[in-house]
Amino acid sequence: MIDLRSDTVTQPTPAMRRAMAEAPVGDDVYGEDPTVNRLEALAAERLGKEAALFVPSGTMGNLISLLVVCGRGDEYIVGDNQHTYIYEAGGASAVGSIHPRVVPNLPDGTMALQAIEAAIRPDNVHFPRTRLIALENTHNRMGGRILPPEYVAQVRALADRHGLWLHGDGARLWNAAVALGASPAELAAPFDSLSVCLSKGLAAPVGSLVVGSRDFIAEARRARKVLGGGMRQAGILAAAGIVALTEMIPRLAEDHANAQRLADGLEALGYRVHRPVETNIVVFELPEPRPEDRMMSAWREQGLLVSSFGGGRFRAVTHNGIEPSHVEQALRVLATTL
Ligand code: TLP
Repeated sequence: MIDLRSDTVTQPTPAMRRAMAEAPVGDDVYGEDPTVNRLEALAAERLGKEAALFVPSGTMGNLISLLVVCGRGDEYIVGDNQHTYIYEAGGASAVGSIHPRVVPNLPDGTMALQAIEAAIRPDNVHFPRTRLIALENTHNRMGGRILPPEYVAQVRALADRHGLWLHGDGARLWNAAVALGASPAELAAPFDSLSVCLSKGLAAPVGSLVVGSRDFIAEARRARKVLGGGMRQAGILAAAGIVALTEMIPRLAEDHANAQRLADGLEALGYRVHRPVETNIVVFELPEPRPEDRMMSAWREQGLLVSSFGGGRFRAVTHNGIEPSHVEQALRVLATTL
């Protein structure tokens, strides 16, 4: 099987498995797991923040950030195609009684600055209180698009003008950094809080980190406990995360090159591709819409897995373990159904 459904399907590398087997561990709820502590210090340093917290998933990292900043009935501004709004089971409302204020995402993954500003509530007893703006970088549903750093700086300035918190869903911030030739810390700088994932392109089996100020992380640690995310000998997992952060970032460039190959090949076959392809995600459509289930099972029968975004759109994600020859083979399969 060539599995392009997601970069979450990556297997831990041999170096990760060795590090996991050998990791010194302790009870992390007591703050005594040396490997978790090392991972958190490393992530804080790499992202230029005071502190970091190891959490089981990106979903929990985003939810914790919202819970720390927003109270019951408060509002957060989020793009209509962002992961937090679409794929996190409504956790902000379900768990935090936090009201989403949804603003359209443009094809490049941004939200128009005027639309964000217009969504901020005036101080009036009728309205929820706006507390936070959430961005996503890279933007998954918009095809792995990178938020332009100048844009993020403008949103930062807007947040400052209105006294709002800026949270980043940086599940794939590493991909943005590699593609831009920027440091992760530069891209993290405008955000008050940021959630980053180890278990996507970096191939760790489990885990994400939330980063921010020391005070924010102290509160985030409480929120993680509320959600049942306080883990004990989690150093077993953090050990893989350390390998992810120290060894796996530069190779993301290979995933990006493979995504370009795939996008070029799809277009040559007559598929429509959401361009530009900037990182490791290719969103594509058939020249004329056909039932997605039928297409996906035809491809599956020939050994190719991709995911569906609905509305006739498919997603293919390149990752560790996908080589140029797999891309060629995927294109041969995709050619059979046109
Ligand atoms: N995304 C998954 C699915 O949930 C769609 C994927 O296959 O891409 N933020 C972004 C931008 C994400 O893409 C994801 C995972 C998350 C957060 C959540 O991470 P996890 O799965 O660790 O909760």
